[in-house]
Amino acid sequence: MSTIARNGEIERLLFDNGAALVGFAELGDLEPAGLPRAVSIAVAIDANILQGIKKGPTAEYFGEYNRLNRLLDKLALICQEYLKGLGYNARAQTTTIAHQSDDLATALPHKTVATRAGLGWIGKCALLVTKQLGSGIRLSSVLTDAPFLCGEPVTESNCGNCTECVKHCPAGAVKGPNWSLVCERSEIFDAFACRETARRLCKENFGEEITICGKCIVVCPYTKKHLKRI
Ligand code: B12
Ligand code: SF4
Ligand code: SF4
Repeated sequence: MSTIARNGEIERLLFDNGAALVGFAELGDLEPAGLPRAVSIAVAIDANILQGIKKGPTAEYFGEYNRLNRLLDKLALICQEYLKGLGYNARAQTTTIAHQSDDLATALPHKTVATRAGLGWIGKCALLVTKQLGSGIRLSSVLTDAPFLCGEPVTESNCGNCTECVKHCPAGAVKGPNWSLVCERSEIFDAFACRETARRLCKENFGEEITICGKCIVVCPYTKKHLKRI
């Protein structure tokens, strides 16, 4: 099978099963375990549920978060098994496999894979922002040695002078500078402040102490543009 045919087969498989965006990334030396490429998978957060979190996280958003995590794990495993069936090595970075450390980081974040695949850039709020769906997505990735036609990596921010997520973050966690390839997360975003506030808001709004909020998603003009279209 040619590389273009393989890309097309995987896209069809993933779109048919509920993916919203699919990309292919050349990882170079980013992948510690030595699998040189990855499939980046995005699913869309339900538009009505997103509209509902303008004033803070809701129980419905928590339900959607769980539904999309299950869907992403399913998509990543479908992709992994398909690639293994072709004789390649493949490892789905499912929610049970990708562990975060005490400093709230994983070995190879899905967002890094997504920028390498050309799906979008890292916004001032530290989320992946795409031209098609803004940041109203959740992500997964599958590491592999299968040869693909890989996307052009995104290396610059498209946020420009926008400050919507800086102004509206209830934790004051979004610091303001634009993302660049060489910046540390802590230069643009305070992950601990975000986590603490999100957990407090969830406890206040629906009695569960979990880390979801997403105000930075709904105020983003790229997300708003997508929500207007549907
Ligand atoms: C730990 C974690 C958190 C932490 C820290 C958040 C963070 N931004 O790091 C806390 C608890 C605060 C958190 C909060 C939230 N999270 Co969270 N979280 C994660 C998790 C598990 C790991 C992220 C990680 O490793 N961060 C470490 C840092 C260093 O990496 P990073 O965040 O990806 O960002 C840097 C790199 O990507 C780098 N980079 C990008 N491209 C390239 C290319 C090269 C070559 C290099 C060198 C670097 C580089 O630039 C970024 C800035 O430095 C991921 C899932 C996963 N397995 O990836 C979800 C994830 C990032 N979270 C997600 C979401 C949606 C949220 C929340 C909105 C909660 C909610 N559901 O309502 C908030 C938003 C916070 C925010 N504004 O970022 C989504 C993001 C989707 C998107 N559109 O980007 C993810 C991907 C989960 C998922 N499966 O979809 N989260
Ligand atoms: S999830 Fe909420 S607290 Fe965290 S950065 Fe986004 S708006 Fe701020
Ligand atoms: S709200 Fe504005 S600054 Fe924040 S991520 Fe979206 S475009 Fe970038």
